Amino acid sequence: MNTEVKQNIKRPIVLSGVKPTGIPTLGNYLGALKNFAKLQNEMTNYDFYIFVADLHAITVPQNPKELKQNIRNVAALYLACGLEPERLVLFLQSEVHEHAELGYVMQSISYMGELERMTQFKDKVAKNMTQGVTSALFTYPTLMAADILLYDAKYVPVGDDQMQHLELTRDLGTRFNNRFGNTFNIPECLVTKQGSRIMDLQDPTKKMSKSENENKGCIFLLEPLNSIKKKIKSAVTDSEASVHYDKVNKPGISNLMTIYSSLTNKSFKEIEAEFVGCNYGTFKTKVADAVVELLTKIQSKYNEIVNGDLVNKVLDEGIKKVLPLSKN
Ligand code: AQP
Repeated sequence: MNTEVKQNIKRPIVLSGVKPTGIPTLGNYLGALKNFAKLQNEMTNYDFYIFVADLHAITVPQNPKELKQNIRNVAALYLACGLEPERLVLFLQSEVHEHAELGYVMQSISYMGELERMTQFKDKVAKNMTQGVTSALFTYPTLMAADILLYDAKYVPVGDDQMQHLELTRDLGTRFNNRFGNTFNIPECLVTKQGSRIMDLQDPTKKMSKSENENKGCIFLLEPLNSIKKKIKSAVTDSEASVHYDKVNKPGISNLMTIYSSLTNKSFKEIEAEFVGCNYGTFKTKVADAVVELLTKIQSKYNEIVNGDLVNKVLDEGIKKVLPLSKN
């Protein structure tokens, strides 16, 4: 971005994205979407640039029709989760071709060894073994670096699974600046204190992920409320029947406590006190009630907006604002 354009950006930017690889999960909400809305309320001197990361989505196989619907769902869910349309610059990543162009430049200054170390790549390779691993999946973090550096973003709110990618973004930005002169702002990561990694309800050693289509361990934001209650009630726990936080020995209960804590703002100590002497069934019912209360609100807001004009209007306004910035 040249100096003239940098001067035209009056306010610092908070930027983030969500991949439309499925219906966003409770993990995406607690680790990212909830935080975006909270930060938007607190950081009134910042502009919020949020994009639907469709180029990242196609690093694994997608059904075009479903992808289209998922893009719209993600855009509508940003709004349903509390982001204010007036202070939001919402856009579709693929509509700004400079993301891919700068991504190529970032590939040209990154090393195979750096990309091979990325945990998310290793996890996805393990999952996609039968379908084949694309080269775009391997270079995904260089595109993510471009997404962020392109706008000179100051802060990037993410869940903790994305922190390694953000570190790489900082390294690549610094490397580029050292080689070619000061060009990019080096961004900082904003990770939510509570809920930065929600685990799968059936396998609490594994992250809850939206691309796990049929998974009983994932809660999807648009899922019927009865099905959510069932999933929480059948979440894997342990035989101790005591609600206390111990991530190593009691990962299932600790995960449910993290969800409950994020939704109620109660500390783990307070939750332990609240459920002294209670069985897991009672605790799970309370967790399910808190999740259902939240998702009732989100789903009702989503239903109000998904088929109306608001999503298109916000996306049209968003692209008008980002295109002049990315051209320089
Ligand atoms: N389980 C999680 N707990 C907390 N935060 C999470 N995030 C993802 N999963 C959890 C955060 O959500 C934001 C958007 O993520 P993304 O869509 O860009 O990619 P992801 O991290 O790969 O998310 P998924 O749901 O696991 O997608 P798939 O299944 O397609 O790989 C990020 O800020 C992320 O940290």
